[in-house]
Amino acid sequence: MESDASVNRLQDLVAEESASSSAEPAILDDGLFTFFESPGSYTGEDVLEVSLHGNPVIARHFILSTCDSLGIRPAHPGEFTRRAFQNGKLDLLKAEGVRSIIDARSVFELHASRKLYDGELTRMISRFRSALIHLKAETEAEVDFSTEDLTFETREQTIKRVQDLRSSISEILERSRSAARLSDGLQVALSGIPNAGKSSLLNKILGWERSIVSEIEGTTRDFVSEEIELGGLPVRFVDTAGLRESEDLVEKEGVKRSQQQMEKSLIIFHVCDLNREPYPEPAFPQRPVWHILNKIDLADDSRIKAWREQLSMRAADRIYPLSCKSGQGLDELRTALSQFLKDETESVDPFYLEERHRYHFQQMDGALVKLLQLWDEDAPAEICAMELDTALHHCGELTGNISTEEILGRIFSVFCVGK
Ligand SMILES: Nc1nc2c(ncn2[C@@H]2O[C@H](COP(=O)(O)OP(=O)(O)OP(=O)(O)O)[C@@H](O)[C@H]2O)c(=O)[nH]1
Ligand SMILES: [Mg+2]
Repeated sequence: MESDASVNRLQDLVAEESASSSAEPAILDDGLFTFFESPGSYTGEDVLEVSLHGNPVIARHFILSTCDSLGIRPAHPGEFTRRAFQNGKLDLLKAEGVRSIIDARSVFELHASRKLYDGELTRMISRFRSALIHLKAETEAEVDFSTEDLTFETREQTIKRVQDLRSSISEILERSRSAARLSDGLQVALSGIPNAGKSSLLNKILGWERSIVSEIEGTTRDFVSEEIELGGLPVRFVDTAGLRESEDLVEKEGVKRSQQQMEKSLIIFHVCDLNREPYPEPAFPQRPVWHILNKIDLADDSRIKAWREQLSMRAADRIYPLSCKSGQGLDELRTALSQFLKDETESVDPFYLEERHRYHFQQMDGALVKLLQLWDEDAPAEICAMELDTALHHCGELTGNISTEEILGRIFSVFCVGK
C-alpha cells in the first residue's frame, strides 16, 4: 500500500477501530510496520509493509477492511514488479528474471535465471546496441558524404563487425537451446519386460508409492511419470508398460507409448528380472542403456554372471545389480546417475531466454542478414539504414525501452500477486 496520507490515515483508523469497539480488547495482536522510503524501495515508491501473525481473521477484519475503507485496493499480479519497471528500478529483462527465479524448479534453473536477473543479458544487449548505433552513424555519414570518401577496407571491416554481431546472436540462441533441452530433456525411462520391477524401482527412486506394484504381469498399462531434483537438476522418471507382444489393444497402446517415452529420454534403465534365466533384451533406441539387474535378493552369483555375459553392451551402456526389495545397490545407482547428469551438463553454460527474447534476437539477426545482402548489392545507404533501425528497434523491445501496453500486460500478468 502506498502514499503518505494513506499510511497516516491507516494508523489513525486502526487506533480508532480498537478504541471504539468497547466489546473487544483494545489490542488484539502485535504487528510490524516497515516503511521503505522512496526511492529506496523495491518499487521506487514509498511503501509500507505490514507484517502480521498470519491469522486470516485479523488480516481480513482489521487490516484489509481498513485498507478497503481508505480506497486501498489489492495489487494485481506482478504489479509491484511492474511499478519497479515503470519507475526505472529494473529493466524488463531483470523483471522477467524475477519471475524465472520464482518459477525455477531446480538449482540449475535458478543459476540460469539468476543470469537474467543479474543483468548479463542486459549488458550483452547494451553492447549490441552501441555496435548498431555505431554502424548506423557510419551509414548515415555515407548518405551525407559521397561513397568515394569511404575506402573499400572500411566496408570490409564493417561487414566483419556485422558478422561478429551475428555470431554473438547465434551463440546466445544456442546457449538458450541447450538450457531448454536440459530442463525439458532430462528424462530417464524405466523399461523392460512385465514384472521385472520397473514400478518398484520408480517408487524406490522417488521415495514414495507413486506407481502400482503387483505380481500380475502387465500391471502398468500407461506410462507414469514424476519429476524430482537430483544433483541440482530436474529429472523426470517415466515408468512404462512392460514390453511384450500382446493382442490386447490397450496393452498394445501402452507398449507404443513406452517406445515413445524411450525416444524422448536421455538414458534408458533396462530393468531385468534376475529371478529368471537370461532372456533376449528388447530393441532400444540409440540411447545409453543402463541394465538394472533387479531382484539380486533372489539370485545367486552364477545367475548374475550369466546375465552379465548375455547382455549386449555398447560403449555408453552400464550394469547395476540391485534389489528393490532390500534396497541393496540403490545408493550406487543414485550416485552414478547424479554424476552422469553432472558430467552431461557441466560443459553447458546455460542461459534462459523467453520465447519473446528469442523472437527479437531472430528478428535482429534477420535485419543484419538483409543488411549484408543490401551492401552486397550496393544498395543506397538510406535503405541500409532502415535495416539497422529494425535491428535497433528489436534491441529496444528486449530491454523494454520500447514496449507497448499489450506486451507489458502479457509479461506482468503471469506473475503471482504480491510480486
Ligand atoms: N524379491 C523381489 N521382488 C521384487 C523386487 N522388485 C520387484 N519385485 C516384485 O516383482 C513384482 C513385479 O513388480 P513391479 O514393480 O510391479 O514390476 P513391473 O516391471 O512394473 O511390472 P509391469 O507393470 O507389469 O510391467 C512385484 O510382486 C514386486 O514386489 C526385488 O528386488 N526383489
Ligand atoms: Mg509396472
